[in-house]
Amino acid sequence: MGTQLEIPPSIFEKIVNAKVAAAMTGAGVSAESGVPTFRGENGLWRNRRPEELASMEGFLDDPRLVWDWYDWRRTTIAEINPNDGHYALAEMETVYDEFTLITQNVDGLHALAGSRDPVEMHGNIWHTRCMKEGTIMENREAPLKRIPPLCPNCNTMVRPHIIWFGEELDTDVLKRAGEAARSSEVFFVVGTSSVVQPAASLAGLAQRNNSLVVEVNLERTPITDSVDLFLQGPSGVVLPDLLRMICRARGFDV
Ligand code: BV8
Repeated sequence: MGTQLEIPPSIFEKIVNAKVAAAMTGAGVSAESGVPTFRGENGLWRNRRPEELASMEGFLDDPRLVWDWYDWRRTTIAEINPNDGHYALAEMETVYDEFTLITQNVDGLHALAGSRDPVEMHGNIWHTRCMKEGTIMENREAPLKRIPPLCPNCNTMVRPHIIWFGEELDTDVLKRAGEAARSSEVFFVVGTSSVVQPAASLAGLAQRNNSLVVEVNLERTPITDSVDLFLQGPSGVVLPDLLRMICRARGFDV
């Protein structure tokens, strides 16, 4: 069952013997579940680029349009299940003594697949924030009953509690992600075009701290030439195969 990935023995040994590992994922890990990626061929929405829609400027210019986009994504995601790549990453929490899952995705699929405490660098599409009070709420309506949605406490418009382009990431989130990258012996970079900062810098940070960086992607990216191992293929196939190989090498009958 599954394919035997081509991995140089010295690299495979490090992957198997590591105690502390981390993974950083992007939209590609959810692609096989049916969640559209950002920069793939269907990376536009009503002829607008994500960078325009996922920004405070875009939101203030047309809150209804931006909420229509999020409502469309939320309603799509509400029907979607995690795929085998999400489940393999959740399994890695039992394979390594310490494993941190960092994601750029806001779809919540890692938690649904069993990842216990994902570091959601860009927030979560099911969370909203009152534009007046700053109150953070969970709203699972799909579709939304009202667009734009209002704060139940003060009736002010709420925004998605998501980090938009040009907005700073939460300092605690950044700290957790940075610590996980620095302390990892193996750092997996899965399904991301590695263009969005500061998430895209985590692989380099890990490598500068002697971590082995393993990239899993359908195609080459700006970091492929500098990683220690590039596994080309769909994460929903490659990650379960890799997990099986690690478990077998550790003597488990899988
Ligand atoms: C900030 C939430 C600073 C929205 C998102 C240098 C330093 C700091 C900032 C910058 C910088 N240079 C530029 C910037 C600005 C900007 C940025 O990075 N721009 C890019 C476009 C150049 N960064 C920011 O604005 C960040 N803020 O740094 O603030 C600051 C400092 C002081 C004061 C004020 C501000 C905030 C960035 C966060 C933006 N929000 N998401 C939402 O989701 O609605 S980012 C958005 O892009 C998503 O989170 C997405 O995950 C992320 C990255 O995209 P990917 O996940 O990689 O998805 P993509 O489609 O691109 O690629 C998919 C990949 O998967 C492909 O490689 C494909 O081959 C692969 N794939 C497909 N299928 C599969 C697969 N792989 C495996 N298996 C498959 N089946």
